[in-house]
Formats: sequence, structure tokens, C-alpha cells
Amino acid sequence: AAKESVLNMCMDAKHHKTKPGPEGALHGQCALWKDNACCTAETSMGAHQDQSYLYNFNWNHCGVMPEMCKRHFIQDTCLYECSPNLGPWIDQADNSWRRERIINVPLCKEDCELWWEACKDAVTCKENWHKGWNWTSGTNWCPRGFTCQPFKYVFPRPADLCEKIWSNSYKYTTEHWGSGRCIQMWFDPAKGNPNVAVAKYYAQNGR
Ligand code: FOL
Repeated sequence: AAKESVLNMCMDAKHHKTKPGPEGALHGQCALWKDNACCTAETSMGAHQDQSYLYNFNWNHCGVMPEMCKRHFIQDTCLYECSPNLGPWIDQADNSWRRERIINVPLCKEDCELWWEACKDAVTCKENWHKGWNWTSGTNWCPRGFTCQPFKYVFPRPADLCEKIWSNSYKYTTEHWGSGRCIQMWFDPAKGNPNVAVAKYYAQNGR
């Protein structure tokens, strides 16, 4: 029972609760986490809005992001903001807007590949979406010298997207949904949250 302290916890970041607990009214795609969440109902609403108060982030910096792609970014936001099972991968952050971050969370192959497939023709100008934008208008636009290109050129393989976009928040794995060895971005809440067992496994066996 090593490192039980990392189970069921929230990172110290911009919008996270101090500790996880039930949230009756989580919105839309974040509802999967309503039995036990690090996000509030308000944060879950923000996860579904363009340029929400969460980060003022503009998904449409190279033209409108297709809806089928955006749902994967919404699901990423829900996992990032709501999951109480990312403790084994919490690390100190060097950002002004958060004290802690997640690093190398082993993402299930299916989640990464479906995300990439849905977004391969969406367009962006940057590989790392955490840093280096032009924020002079209050939201992020492409900095000088960065050209808008389809995701499939910016991120040639699914692993490039999942690992690089958020500064190695995720590690691409070949582990499958239901294996108990990878974190699932999408799951059926009727069957319980599969990430509880995954956090327990990595807390005991090392990340
Ligand atoms: N999803 C996942 N999986 N991991 C994350 O770390 C994550 N982070 C965000 C959203 N979803 C995530 C937050 N996104 C800035 C840009 C993006 C962002 C938060 C903040 C931003 O203000 N960037 C500034 C630099 C700020 C600084 O680091 O001091 C910039 O230069 O563009």
C-alpha cells in the first residue's frame, strides 16, 4: 500500500477544488465525473465554451475547429479539470497560473488515436499550446512567423498530438481501454470510473 496519499486527490492548479467530492450538476461531457470530481459545476460549464473564463483559450486560432474535433478537446478539458485519479502524475509546474501540473499520464491508445483521427484535418499553427501565443488581444492568436497547417502535418502521428500539445501532460501508450494500465479520457460511467484502478496500480508499481 505504498503512496496511497496520491490516490483520490486534486492538483493545485488554476481551477481545481482542494479535494475531490461529489458534484451533482456537472455539465455535458464532464458528467462522467459527477460521483467524485476535482471540478465544480461552473468549471464543467466553462469546459464546453469557446474562449471560456477558464483560460480564455481560442480553439479557432486558425479558423473554426470542426465540432467532431472539439469534442475531444472538451473531453481533455474535463479529464484535466475533473479527474481525481491523476495523483501519481502530479508534479511541480513552472507556470505563473498553476503550482502543479500533470506529466506523462499514460493515455489509452484508443483515446489518443480517436482524438488524432477526429482532428487530423483541423488547423493550427503551434505544436505546444501552453506557451508562446500572441495574447495582446486577450485571447491566443498565432505568433508572427507561425503558419496555420492541418494537424496531420503539425502532429504527424497520434503520439505527437497527445504528448506535445500540452507539454507532455500525456504519454502515448499501446495499452487498451479496460486494461487497467492506462488512463481513459472517455468511459461509460454506468460501469464506474476505470481510472480509479489505474491510479492504484501505478501508485503501487511506479509510474
Ligand atoms: N489539458 C491537459 N491534458 N493538460 C494540461 O496541462 C492542460 N492545460 C490547459 C488546458 N488543458 C490541458 C491550460 N491551457 C496558457 C495557455 C494554455 C493553457 C493555459 C495557459 C497561457 O497563458 N500561455 C502563455 C504562457 C503563460 C505562462 O506559462 O506563464 C503563452 O505564452 O501562451
